[in-house]
Amino acid sequence: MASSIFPPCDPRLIRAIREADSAAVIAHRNPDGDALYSSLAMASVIRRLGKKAVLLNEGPFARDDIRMLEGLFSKEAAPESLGSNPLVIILDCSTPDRPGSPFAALQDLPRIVIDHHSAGIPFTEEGMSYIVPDSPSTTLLVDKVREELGVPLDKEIADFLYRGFATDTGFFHYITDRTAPESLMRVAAFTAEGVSPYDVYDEMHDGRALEDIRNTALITAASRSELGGRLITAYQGSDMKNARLSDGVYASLLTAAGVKAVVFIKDKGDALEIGFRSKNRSGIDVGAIAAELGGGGHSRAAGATITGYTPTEAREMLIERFRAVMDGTDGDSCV
Ligand SMILES: [Mn+2]
Repeated sequence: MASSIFPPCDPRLIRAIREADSAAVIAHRNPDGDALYSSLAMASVIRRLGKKAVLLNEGPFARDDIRMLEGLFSKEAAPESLGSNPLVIILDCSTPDRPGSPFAALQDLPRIVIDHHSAGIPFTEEGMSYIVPDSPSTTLLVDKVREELGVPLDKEIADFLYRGFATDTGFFHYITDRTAPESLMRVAAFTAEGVSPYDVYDEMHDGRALEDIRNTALITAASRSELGGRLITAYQGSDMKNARLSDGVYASLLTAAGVKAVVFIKDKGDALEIGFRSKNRSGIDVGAIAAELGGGGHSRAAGATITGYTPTEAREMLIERFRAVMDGTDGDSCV
């Protein structure tokens, strides 16, 4: 068998967890399912080791599938409140600004970083990170850390790990051929603990506000086809209720014939939030495009926040960037 996509953790990282008496667990602000469920799973692992765990997240808990988790997380904690010998565990964050305000108060404590983003800025001491861009979710990396710590899988931990994997892969959609076998072996173990894929899917999708479904349709109806249909741009004005509509917008627009990438511009009033998605085998690394704009993400899903552009200027600027990338790579040669 080829080498594992989940390499061994650095022994220094495992030792740091073992030697700590307490941990503050923090994932990125504006969290998604992988951020929060990797936090919950990590906290459970820490508690199984007999240590204290504090769950922190800046929020906001805007997405429908995570809103009910808000009560489990604190916005911040003072270093003194964590207990003796604390360790900060940062999850699903590729740059030091991503964990936001809870991290700002704890910057002086020792920390480890566990993440699966493709580009970032290192912000731990050597040996204190476990970064595997190949992993489809951060929860699968938490699973690997759990295994190395000798904490057995149980239903609660398996449920958290499964949910993070399911949301970050669009429920088994965004998994590369190379990473599928090992990833799904781990996921199989979660279901063996009693996690029900059918129930989890329904729980995480049902109960949406009808207004949000209608607004998703309005956004897709106003989308624009660019570069001969290879790029589609979508726009959400600042007047539209600030719900999390992007998953539905991408899911719909990425099925258009001939499309290679979708750009979603959200007007936040004082800034524009830009989301990027590209098709599998499109050869377009939207993570690199987002990084040029000060953002980040993965090769097929990324985002950036920009200021100083009107929505129209931003759209034109982005079309030109995609024109350069598409006309430079054209074809499926550099997947
Ligand atoms: Mn993630």
